[in-house]
Amino acid sequence: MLEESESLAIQYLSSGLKKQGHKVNLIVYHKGEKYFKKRLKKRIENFQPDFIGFSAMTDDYAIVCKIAKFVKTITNAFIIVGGIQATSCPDEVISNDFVDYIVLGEGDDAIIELIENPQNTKIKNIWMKKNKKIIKNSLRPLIQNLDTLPFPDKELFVKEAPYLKEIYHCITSKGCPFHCTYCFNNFMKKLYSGEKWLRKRSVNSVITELKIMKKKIKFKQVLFLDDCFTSDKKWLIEFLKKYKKEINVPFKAISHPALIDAEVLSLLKKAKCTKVKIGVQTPIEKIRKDICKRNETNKLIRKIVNEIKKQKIMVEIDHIFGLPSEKAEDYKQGLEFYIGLKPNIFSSFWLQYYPNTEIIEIGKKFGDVDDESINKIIKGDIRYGDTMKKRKSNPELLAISRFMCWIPLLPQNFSRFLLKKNLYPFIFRYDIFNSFPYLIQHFSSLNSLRVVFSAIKRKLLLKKLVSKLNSKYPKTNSNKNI
Ligand code: B12
Ligand code: SF4
Repeated sequence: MLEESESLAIQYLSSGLKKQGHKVNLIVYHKGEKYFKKRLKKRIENFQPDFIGFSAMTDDYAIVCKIAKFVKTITNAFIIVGGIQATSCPDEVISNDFVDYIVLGEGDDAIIELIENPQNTKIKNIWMKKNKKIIKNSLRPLIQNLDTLPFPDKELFVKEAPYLKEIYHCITSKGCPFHCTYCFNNFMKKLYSGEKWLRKRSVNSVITELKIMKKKIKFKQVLFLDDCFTSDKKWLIEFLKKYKKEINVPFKAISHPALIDAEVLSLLKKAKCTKVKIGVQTPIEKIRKDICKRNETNKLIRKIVNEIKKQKIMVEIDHIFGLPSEKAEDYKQGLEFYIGLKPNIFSSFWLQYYPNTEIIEIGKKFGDVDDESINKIIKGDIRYGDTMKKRKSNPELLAISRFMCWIPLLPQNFSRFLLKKNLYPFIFRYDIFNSFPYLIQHFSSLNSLRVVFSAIKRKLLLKKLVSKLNSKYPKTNSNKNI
């Protein structure tokens, strides 16, 4: 596992395997850890695994390959790669010499079948190498009853990365009702066409999980990582009542402007929701509709953001820079819209063309991306595949991106003044304006102080752990950093 975040995928897979009596061990690569290879080698020697699994997003893929390649030189264990990168680019991932198996889609049952019978070449969801040939098995149906899954193995992570204890990551559903062109749901819905993609756990299952884990790991907050936590209003009303009664700790969630209303917001507030994140992606309605395939209007977004604020819940807005057809001029009107919204936090990212998503074809039509750069992205060569270089070199767009981060902090009238007098391109042309506001945005309400302190605490714990690991595994001549 990479970096300091946790992976629900690995937690679910671990629980399923342990339930069948298998032993599971986890190693997390901590940011700043100097001699990870040495620690990894020692762990492999002690644990003697038969299989070593990696979960990879596209952005992780390059480092997953680097580590997997090294692992193959020190053990005969089989290497399995799963996750969105294996699912969306299976031919690329299986083509690596050091990869023995890949798992497409849900790995919960497939991994158990594989581990219990590695000779079986007909396991659905699994591609494998046999006598230098690649066997490509078909997909099994999606798990429709999510309550059949065991609760995620949180302890696996807490043991290895105790700084993760504070915030409990949880999913109450799989899938999303929408299919925005830049999102993995767009690809997955096509892969599983004809099957029900959005699936919800029962209220009781989620409450039972949280009750058990609250006792065990004493978390302070919950983060619901569902693509859209508010997708089922009836479910939500029942859930929030029980959550307030039986769990009663602050939580944050992700929603969608079309699937949240005043009634839901008031219940969210009562149940201790401290932050709602919604995707706006662009202030320009036409681009939102034609390029992203998102039909929500600015009027609806304004109404929802005001409702969220009325409840004194923090609102975070997701924005994507560099969408095809976007021009710096469009932002004049767009910035006025964003200034009017004045969310607590802007999360803005430059568009990444993730493999097999519809936006690739749109980007190609606008000349923003070509097959060569897509190939680089698929191979994890993100640095060179960065399709945003041209746009990032536009100083006006860069200034807008910096100005946007300041909107939550500046008085509305002052932001409007900067916009009206066209001063923002001059003021925000310097890099210094980049990350600073993101930090302060988190201080913009009392609720968020708790979040900031727990983030600092996590960072300090991580630092302590990393320095402990660095001194436990000191540098030898054979060490190379990963
Ligand atoms: C939680 C989450 C995060 C968390 C935790 C990430 C993590 N390490 O798990 C955080 C907030 C850190 C995060 C960050 C980012 N994320 Co994110 N994230 C998600 C989210 C919402 C849920 C993932 C999840 O836990 N699902 C629940 C588990 C149980 O399901 P699962 O992951 O699908 O796993 C199953 C199978 O895939 C398979 N499987 C998975 N791994 C493995 C491994 C093995 C060995 C096997 C056998 C099987 C297997 O079996 C699992 C069980 O069925 C997904 C969207 C989604 N709904 O999936 C996006 C998603 C994965 N994220 C995405 C992105 C883009 C990012 C960021 C780049 C965002 C950004 N701009 O910064 C960063 C990148 C971080 C990085 N490492 O570089 C994209 C990835 C697209 C892509 N092609 O790579 C997704 C798909 C969202 C999207 N809209 O497209 N993310
Ligand atoms: S609403 Fe969010 S999660 Fe759902 S498809 Fe669109 S971007 Fe993806």
